[in-house]
Amino acid sequence: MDSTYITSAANAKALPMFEAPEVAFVGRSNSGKSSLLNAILLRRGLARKGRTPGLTQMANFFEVSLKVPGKTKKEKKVLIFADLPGYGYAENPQKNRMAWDDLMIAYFRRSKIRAILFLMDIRRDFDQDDLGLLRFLSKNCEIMLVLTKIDKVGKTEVEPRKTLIQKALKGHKIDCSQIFCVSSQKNLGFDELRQTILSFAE
Ligand SMILES: Nc1nc2c(ncn2[C@@H]2O[C@H](COP(=O)(O)OP(=O)(O)O)[C@@H](O)[C@H]2O)c(=O)[nH]1
Ligand SMILES: [Mg+2]
Repeated sequence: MDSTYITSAANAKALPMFEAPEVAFVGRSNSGKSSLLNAILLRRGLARKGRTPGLTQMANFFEVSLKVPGKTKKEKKVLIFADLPGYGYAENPQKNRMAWDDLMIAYFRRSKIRAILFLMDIRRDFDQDDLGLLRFLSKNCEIMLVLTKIDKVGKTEVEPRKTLIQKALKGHKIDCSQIFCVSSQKNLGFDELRQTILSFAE
């Protein structure tokens, strides 16, 4: 598996188009998007971890290429990862929110998005912003919920939290194909997640 940074887009016009299928990483500022992307790709510093929450307002694109057993080097399978700017309006001035909305709406109109990884800190509950966004996204794409930072709760708390969050989604009639519980810091829980998303490569 090889991965490289391709480009970043600060607004809708700057969004690149790709032939390959895409997986989008969506979540609040600080939910662990960049850390998860690095952990999946086994690359520590590829997606820079935001030190200033709310200021990473760009969509960052990475190309992942996978060797196909028995094929030549050229015949690789390719997948695009999109590390999307975090939301969480407490840290963002109002004008950033409009820019964020524009960028996201334009991004999700693109046709090659195979799945959305929606990240949430396992210690949090959904608020109206999360639910609104999830409702919008789940109408357009397959959502996989990724509960992050499970090292921050006791081992016995992970499953009950997952069940509670699953029930909340059901209650709000939001479709979500799978829920993963991970820790990028402690390297927990993402073998299956990695396999699932890498299988989208074409
Ligand atoms: N304890 C713990 N902290 C994490 C984990 N993943 C990310 N973090 C921390 O959470 C903060 C935000 O992570 P980052 O990946 O930049 O989130 P992003 O803003 O969504 O891209 C950083 O300080 C990370 O070190 C995790 O699995 N466990
Ligand atoms: Mg980030």
